[in-house]
Amino acid sequence: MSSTVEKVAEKYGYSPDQIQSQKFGTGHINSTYLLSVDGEDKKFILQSINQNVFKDPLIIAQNVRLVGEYLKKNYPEYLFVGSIPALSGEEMPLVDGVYWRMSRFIPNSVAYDTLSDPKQAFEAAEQFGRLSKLLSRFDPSLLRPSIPGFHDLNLRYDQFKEAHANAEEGLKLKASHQIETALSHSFIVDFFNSYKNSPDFPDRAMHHDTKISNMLFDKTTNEGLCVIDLDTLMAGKFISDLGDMMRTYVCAFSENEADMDKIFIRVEYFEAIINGYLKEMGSILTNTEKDLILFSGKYLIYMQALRFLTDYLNGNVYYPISYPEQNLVRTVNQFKLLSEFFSKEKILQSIVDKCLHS
Ligand code: ADP
Ligand code: GN1
Ligand code: MG
Repeated sequence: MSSTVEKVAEKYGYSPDQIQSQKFGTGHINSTYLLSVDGEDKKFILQSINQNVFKDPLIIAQNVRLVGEYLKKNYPEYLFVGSIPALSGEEMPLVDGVYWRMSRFIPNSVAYDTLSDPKQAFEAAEQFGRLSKLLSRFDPSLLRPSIPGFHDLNLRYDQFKEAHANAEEGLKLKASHQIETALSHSFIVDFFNSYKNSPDFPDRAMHHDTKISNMLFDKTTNEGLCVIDLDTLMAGKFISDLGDMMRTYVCAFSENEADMDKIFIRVEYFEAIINGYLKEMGSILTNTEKDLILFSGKYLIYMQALRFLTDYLNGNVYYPISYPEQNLVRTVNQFKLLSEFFSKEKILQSIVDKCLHS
């Protein structure tokens, strides 16, 4: 009997004896395979879509197709990693009850989980900024939300409050300090609300998941090649992309680090993000958006802390964990990062001002 990957490959015209497949990458959400085809100098990435997270995967296929067509027409030289349709023409064939997609494997590419040089932060911020810039005239309302309310801080705060109200007493006790911190920082939600409907803070087509493993670098030159993981490409605010870069590039250790003494901000990485991003988006952002550059870090770090805490209180139903308290550790980690961000606020704002005026 064929394996599911073999059945999927057949949908693209490859028989089981022609292909080799192996699990690939470190993403949290989808299952990714590298597919090699005998006698062809080509490799493919095959992914099954996590339907617990993406309730209607065909929305992703439609969004990626619309954006791909727009970029091909207007910027034909841009390297956009869209889906390859199956022989039937489907962008996401359904096999054994699961949606799959194929894309071409970008040759000589590598993705990292952490950054070891500010140049990588510059390159990644430039690449994510370039995607937003090229899409700045694309109507974001054409994109359907693949996860409704994904980066809506009000919704995330409400979800936290609901999880808190319904959580087991034991969990609430263990997380009591983090719950206090979450509540005492709700001024971040209020600040966001005071801007969210401003015409100078428009919805744009945003990537929404700008962590470093979603960027491909050239293995030889280490230059940024292209962005990947377009599952959450949808309408949102620019602070989502810039803020998630701050959240995940400025610290040498990830959200999974349990030694909180290691969680501090590398100012030179922060500066590299701002310079790389403004190189592309400096001419696009409104003055209001420029005023919110520093806020983007607070917004995203706080939202991620709320999401981890909510999942902990809900009994770990969303993020994969490798030990029971992991979502609580991630919450402590993100709140430590947030407090570092606040304590370095003056210097970070002075860097933003310097970059904006250079
Ligand atoms: P997830 O949503 O689970 O994070 P991704 O789409 O980010 O899945 O893919 C997981 C990993 O697979 C990436 O971090 C990268 O290492 C690799 N990858 C994905 N697409 C490509 C591609 N087109 N070319 C080369 N590597 C890729
Ligand atoms: C998930 O797919 P991945 O691993 O790049 C999550 C992001 C979180 C991130 C935290 C669809 O990203 O929003 O910031 O984990 N993606 C989704 O590591 O929820
Ligand atoms: Mg990813």
